[in-house]
Amino acid sequence: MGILNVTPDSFSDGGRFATLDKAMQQVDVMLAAGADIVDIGGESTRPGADDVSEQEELDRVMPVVEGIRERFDTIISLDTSKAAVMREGAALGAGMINDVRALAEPGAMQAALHSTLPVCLMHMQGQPRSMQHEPAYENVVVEVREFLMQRRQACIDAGMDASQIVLDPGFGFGKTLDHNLRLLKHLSEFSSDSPLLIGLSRKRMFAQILGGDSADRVAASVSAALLCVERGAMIVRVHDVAPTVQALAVLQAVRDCQ
Ligand code: 7PM
Repeated sequence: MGILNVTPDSFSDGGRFATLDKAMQQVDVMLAAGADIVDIGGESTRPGADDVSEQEELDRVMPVVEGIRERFDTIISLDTSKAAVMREGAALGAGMINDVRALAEPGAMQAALHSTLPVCLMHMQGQPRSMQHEPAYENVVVEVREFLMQRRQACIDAGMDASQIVLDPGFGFGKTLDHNLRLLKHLSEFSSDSPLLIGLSRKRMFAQILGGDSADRVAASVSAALLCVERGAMIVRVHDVAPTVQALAVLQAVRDCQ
């Protein structure tokens, strides 16, 4: 899953995809590198990020959904928590919903249901603005797993087919380095009922591990993606598609050999 941030303040792209043609160029690069899904995010969910209005998010995201649908053959994922963005995006041909708030916002559950699209339910403690202010858990693995199972059941109770549901522990969303490392260490204990999606790419935990605010976190991100897939992840959400595809090709070759 290749990341396409269409936000002016996205932490890794510096908002350089503000224009449509730059976004299309980036999609072309990611698909040529082997991405199977393009994840479009119109609301930066970085720590401390401000909320984005519904109209602003629609204005950022819908032209890109249409642009991709017209030019490419790929699965378009909507990285959004807003019901209106889910509805509009599904109508324009999006193939998946990726909600960091696990359909908690008003109308989101109904919009996801109505779309009949696959939905990724992610765990976040708090909200982006404050989630990194001293996040705390009794047992982060148990609590995140419990949350994901509850949200999965809520979706099924609302009428969603279990086969539509993808789960994600939400690295970096209300977690310290220790919390992130525990989730990674125990990833194989997460739900085998639903596929796992993991988003670790270029996140702060790597700067914490590597020391300093190293801007280049590519090798660390690729290594973590490989670790996650080795431990059962089915989808990895990444900025650096080419090196990640290479690492996963090595893993697949090992898995395929008799
Ligand atoms: C902190 C830094 C928080 C970077 C969030 C980010 C995920 C996502 C994002 C994830 C799923 C960023 C991310 N992260 N969706 N959207 N899982 N499903 O790359 O981990 O900006 S935003």
